[in-house]
Amino acid sequence: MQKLAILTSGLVVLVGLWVTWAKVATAQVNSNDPNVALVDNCDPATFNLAVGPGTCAATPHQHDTSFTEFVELLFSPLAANVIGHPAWHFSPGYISIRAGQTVRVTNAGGEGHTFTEVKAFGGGFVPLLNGVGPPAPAGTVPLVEAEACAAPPVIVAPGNTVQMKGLSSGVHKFQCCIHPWMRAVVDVE
Ligand SMILES: [Cu+2]
Repeated sequence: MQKLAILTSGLVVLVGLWVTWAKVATAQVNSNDPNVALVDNCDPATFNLAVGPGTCAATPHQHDTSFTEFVELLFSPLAANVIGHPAWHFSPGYISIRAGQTVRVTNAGGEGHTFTEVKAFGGGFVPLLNGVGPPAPAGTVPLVEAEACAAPPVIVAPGNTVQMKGLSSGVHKFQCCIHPWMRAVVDVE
């Protein structure tokens, strides 16, 4: 009987711990901090061969856009500027937050990205991705680098998170200074 009592009390302790852990985990998932993900779909094999080792890290999601496909989708006959592969984007592209809230920005992709506040959207610091020179088709109007992208901006490595705190009321524009079509607006009430 004594053994059974010990076993039972042990079980009660274990269940108690499990409930506590579950509550902590839920609290993290339900955090009120708004999130923005920096997303891409770079295929490590072809990107690292074309651009250089370490350009694209492997992720658990098996990203599979080849470098050739990425370049083919930089331009469209419907636009005079670079438009970029749509798998490279900020998600969501618009959030509305209350003053005082912190925005958590996580790089869920395989490449480095920036989440840089700009006065006006513009190009980044990589001429080719601004539409300068080949493979830009004739007639392409290159993007002019956004002022903040010359700073130089903070690059968020794959898997890393940065926090944007103390944003004032109003409209804030953010872009990637590598892939300038990656853009988001944070509207602070
Ligand atoms: Cu980027």
